[in-house]
Amino acid sequence: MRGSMLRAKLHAGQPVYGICMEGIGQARWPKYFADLGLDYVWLESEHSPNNRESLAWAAQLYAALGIAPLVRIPEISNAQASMAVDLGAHGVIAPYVETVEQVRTLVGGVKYRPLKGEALAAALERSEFPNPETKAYIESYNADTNLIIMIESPAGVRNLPDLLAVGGVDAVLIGPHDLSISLGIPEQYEHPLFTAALEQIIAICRAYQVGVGMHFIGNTPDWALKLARKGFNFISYKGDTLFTAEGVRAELGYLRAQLNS
Ligand code: 3PY
Ligand code: MG
Repeated sequence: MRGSMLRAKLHAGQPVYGICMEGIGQARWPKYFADLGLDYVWLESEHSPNNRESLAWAAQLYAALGIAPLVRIPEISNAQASMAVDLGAHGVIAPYVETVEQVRTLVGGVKYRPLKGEALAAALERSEFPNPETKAYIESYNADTNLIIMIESPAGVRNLPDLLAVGGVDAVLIGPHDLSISLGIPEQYEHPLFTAALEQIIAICRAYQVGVGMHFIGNTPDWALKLARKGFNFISYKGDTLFTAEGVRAELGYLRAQLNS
C-alpha cells in the first residue's frame, strides 16, 4: 500500500494494520515481513539507535515491497520531519505532541515540503502560496506523505481539538506507556482514567475524520481487540523485538520445560 492509499483509509475510518520495526539495520528482515499482509510498518528512531542511512535503506525496501514505510522521528522539528520524508518515508509519526505550534511545525515539514522561510510561513499562517500552480505542485509532491501525531499526555488530550483544527493531521496514535505515566497511573491500562482518555481521543478523532489508533505494546491480542473495538482503525500491534522475545519465551520455554520434566 502506498502512503496515498493509507491516508484515504485513515480518513475514511477503514482499518489499516502494521507493526513497529526496530531491527532496521538487518538486511534480511524485510524478506520475512513481505508476505504477512502488513499495510505499513513504522521504523523506529525515537527509542532505537537507528541512523538516517539505515532508515533510508529500510524505507525504500518496504516501499518497494508495497508496505508503506512510516518513520517515528525522535523529536518534533521541521528538519526531522523533512529528513524522514526525504529518506523515503510515506509518513511521519511524531512523539508527544501537545501544542498547535508543534502541529504547524510538523505540517510544514510533512505537507508543505519543500517550502521554507517566508513562503512556508505564508502557507501555514494564511494558506497563501506563491501561485495556484505552486499550490498544486506542493499537493502532488507530498501526495504520499502522512502525518501521524502521538498523543501521550493529558495536555495532548485536552488540546486535541485545536491540534486537529490546524488541518494536515492524518491520524492520531496513542502511546499507552507515556500516557499512563503522565496520567499518574503507570501501566494501569484498565484504569478508568486511561479508558476515559482513550474514549475521548477516539470521539474527537472521529469528529474530525482522522484515523486513530494505539500502539498495542503488551498483553494479548484479545486485550488489544477489546480496546480496538472502541473505535481504532490505525491498528499498530507490537513490533519485531516484542514478537521475537515472546516467541523465544513461549516456544523455547515450552521445549525447555518439556525436556526438563
Ligand atoms: C508509548 O507507549 O509511550 C509509546 O510511545 C509506544 O510506542
Ligand atoms: Mg511514547
